Amino acid sequence: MDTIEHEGSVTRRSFVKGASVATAALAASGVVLDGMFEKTEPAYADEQNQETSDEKIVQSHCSCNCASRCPLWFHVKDDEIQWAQSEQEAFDDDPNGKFRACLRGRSVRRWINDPDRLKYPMKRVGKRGEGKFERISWEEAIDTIATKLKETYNNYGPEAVFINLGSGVYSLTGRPFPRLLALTGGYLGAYGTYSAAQSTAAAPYMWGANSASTYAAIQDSDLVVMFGDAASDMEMGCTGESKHGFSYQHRTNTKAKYIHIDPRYSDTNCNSNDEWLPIRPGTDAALAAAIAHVLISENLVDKTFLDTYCIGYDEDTMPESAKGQNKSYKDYIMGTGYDKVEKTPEWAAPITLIPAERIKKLAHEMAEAKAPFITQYLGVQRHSNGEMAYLSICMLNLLLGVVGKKGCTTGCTTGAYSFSIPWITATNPCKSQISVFSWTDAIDHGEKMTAKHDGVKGTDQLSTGIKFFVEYAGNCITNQHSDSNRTHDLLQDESKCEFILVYETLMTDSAKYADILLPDIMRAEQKGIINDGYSGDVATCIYANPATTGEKFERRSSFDVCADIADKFGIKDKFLDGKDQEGWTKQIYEGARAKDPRLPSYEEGYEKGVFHYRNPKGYTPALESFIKDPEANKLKTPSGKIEIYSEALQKVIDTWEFDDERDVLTPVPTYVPGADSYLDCTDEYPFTLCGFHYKARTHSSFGNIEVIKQAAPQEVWINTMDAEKLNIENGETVSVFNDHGEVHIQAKVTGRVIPGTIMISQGGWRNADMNGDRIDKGGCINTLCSWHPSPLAKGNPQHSNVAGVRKIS
Ligand SMILES: Nc1nc2c(c(=O)[nH]1)N[C@H]1C(S)=C(S)[C@@H](COP(=O)(O)OP(=O)(O)OC[C@H]3O[C@@H](n4cnc5c(=O)[nH]c(N)nc54)[C@H](O)[C@@H]3O)O[C@H]1N2
Ligand SMILES: Nc1nc2c(c(=O)[nH]1)N[C@H]1C(S)=C(S)[C@@H](COP(=O)(O)OP(=O)(O)OC[C@H]3O[C@@H](n4cnc5c(=O)[nH]c(N)nc54)[C@H](O)[C@@H]3O)O[C@H]1N2
Ligand code: SF4
Ligand SMILES: [Mo]
Repeated sequence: MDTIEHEGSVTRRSFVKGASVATAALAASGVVLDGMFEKTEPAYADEQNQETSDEKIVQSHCSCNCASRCPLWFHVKDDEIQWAQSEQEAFDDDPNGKFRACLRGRSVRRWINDPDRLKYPMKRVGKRGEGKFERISWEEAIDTIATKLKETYNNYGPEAVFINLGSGVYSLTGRPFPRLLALTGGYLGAYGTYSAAQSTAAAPYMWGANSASTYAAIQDSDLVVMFGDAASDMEMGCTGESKHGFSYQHRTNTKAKYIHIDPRYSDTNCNSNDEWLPIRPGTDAALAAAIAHVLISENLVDKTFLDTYCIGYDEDTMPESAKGQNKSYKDYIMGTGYDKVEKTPEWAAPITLIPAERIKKLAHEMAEAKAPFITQYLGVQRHSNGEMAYLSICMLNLLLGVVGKKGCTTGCTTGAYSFSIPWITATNPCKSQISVFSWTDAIDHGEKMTAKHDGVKGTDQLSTGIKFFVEYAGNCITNQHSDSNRTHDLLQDESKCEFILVYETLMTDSAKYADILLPDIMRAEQKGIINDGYSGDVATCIYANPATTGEKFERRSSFDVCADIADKFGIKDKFLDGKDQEGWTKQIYEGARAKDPRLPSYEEGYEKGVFHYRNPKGYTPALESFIKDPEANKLKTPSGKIEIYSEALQKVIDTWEFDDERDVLTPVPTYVPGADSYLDCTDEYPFTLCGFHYKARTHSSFGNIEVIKQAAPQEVWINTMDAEKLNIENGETVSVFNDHGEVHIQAKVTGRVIPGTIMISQGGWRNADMNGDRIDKGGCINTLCSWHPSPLAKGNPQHSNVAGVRKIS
């Protein structure tokens, strides 16, 4: 019975249904479990001494937004999780990859068992942000929410209702607020993401849609150039062939040279002896332009490719509307158009801080490679000039003419091979949308926000500001949104945003701003199906069981709570549609299965625990079919071709309103410094300040786990030479400050960051006395970031900042 087999794509693990450890261990001592339990490696010594006699093992998961979705097996005794177990080496030879949770995932039980978890519904009694709450009943909480929601609809209409970003929960029915609020009367929608706002907005102008080869292509490549792609810092576990998997799996299959272009020597870089090219943040487009200059002036571009598949490289393929105006890409690079500056390596060197000779060499390396894989991840585009930077990097693959070839990609960020299973939803009757980052503006002056000035969609101008605000499983009121101090001040005025609902597991910094604060049962404690992460060549489904069954304080599932709110509107039946939460999960899942018969039935899935499926085609080079037959397989751009010059983008430039002269867009990919670039550095703020996503946390999630904090502390990375000038020593607490605020944070004095730039990982828990000095002692970078959105996406420019550093004592 207790066998583990590999059935093609299916991982069969019947023990997860609750067989006792004793049974499993007995089996393990024989041959059946194949060393499964002997090789268990609990992360901590205390875990190794657990009594196991009456434990149950429950199949669960680490549901968080790190791009992996790792299964976990909880050892449960007396209805409490004792420890969490990750994948076992028995799966090393699983052709579909391994599942090995990182230290964060292994700490999920520390989070679940955290004595500081929210236990009861509460209402705010102090000022917003003070963190003073009083326990109330569920009845009062639901009554208050429903009454306030009705009032909001009556007074302002659905554009005043908003659901903020919250990426803490990943299961098919785990986020029920969109369905609830669609049925109660609608809500102001949000387009884009904090992850990829700029790239998502920019890509369609050039490509019709984002399109890239997966990392599996690297096996056929001889040169890998990664712009800001810290692949193994991102998903440290392995859900199938994740990016971390990539670092190991593909490296063993390729002899390619790797070059990482990053202001920071990342852990991904440390994994090997890859070359690191330190670059000043926000200047990748200048580097790309200089590489283009070398390729063009040395006749190394694939002109046939450019003429066949693209428009706007040079005058030969310019659209009628722009002919004869020196507006081609080549004009920009060679100094015959736009700013009339030749984009030589010597021009780019002082901008990027990469020596001109190295830029030339890089251009030659790219041109000489048989199959260069030139890619970027999302750090490059999370800048104020992210749209142009994103397209500029794509240009390199176009100039070399490698798009559609084996071992190559487009330069767009890679996506994932995945099952497409939808989440619970309903059609939102309100069609107005803002960019996901613009919500503070929409609270402040929503009624003034327009399509042309603020990127409002679905209407020309909003009719109201946001009045009713929901933050479910997100810390994005302050901690994860820019300029926490400004947001704090904005939210003090309760006539602006009148009501804030936060539904959480912990007293996060954002939770302190709630008017009503609700305690959730963590998703990892519930039954549910967890679908794919967002990278890799293996699609995964995890069928999770509830770890514990007893009532734990007054925590309640958001699905049930939304049903109760619906009841106050007299639409509970409509919300439920005859199904409870499990019924919904089942229906959504079986609906997806009807379209994708590879998926096992709901029952079979639960029997198996995990189902993963490798892309059977291996990988297909992105846009292969377009390259084979561009007429038959036109892209979704207006011309059907790759648009280096975009008339549609020119139209945006001509018709939108930009009121900051640093908000620059061009119809071909160019280097524009953007707001808060190094050009904005002053004597007071001499450093560019950039962020990154850190192994210690997934955003702010896991920021409460003491052992992880000790293993990977929150620090500001400062170059040794800069630190010497400021007399700063490694490990000392320093002040980092700019116009937005001040943080006190430990210095990491290191050669791993380019001089002139300091870096703070995003997601540190903001910790400021807002009635006192307002200094953030938690080292949250958003204390220092700006609300001002990027020009096209109206997205978060959170990696573009300038700041000063000083000793505290
Ligand atoms: N451990 C961990 N993993 C995560 C997350 C997490 O919080 N923690 N978050 C997940 C989520 S939601 C997302 S969206 C992704 C984010 O993935 P990314 O956006 O790719 O992550 P970042 O760390 O912001 O950027 C990647 C690298 O780009 C570098 N970089 C920053 N600015 C520049 C620049 O201007 N030029 C160049 N060349 N490099 C630059 C950074 O130093 C970093 O090493 O990660 C996911 N994975
Ligand atoms: N400066 C800067 N800011 C950034 C970024 C950056 O690079 N730089 N990156 C941005 C990106 S890419 C993203 S995706 C966002 C992410 O921003 P958020 O979505 O706010 O991410 P987290 O901070 O992980 O917040 C998730 C929250 O969900 C809660 N949670 C976990 N499990 C449960 C559950 O079962 N139920 C409930 N109710 N809550 C739960 C956690 O306690 C946590 O507070 O941050 C963005 N912010
Ligand atoms: S890699 Fe991501 S999903 Fe996997 S255990 Fe770590 S934090 Fe959780
Ligand atoms: Mo993200």
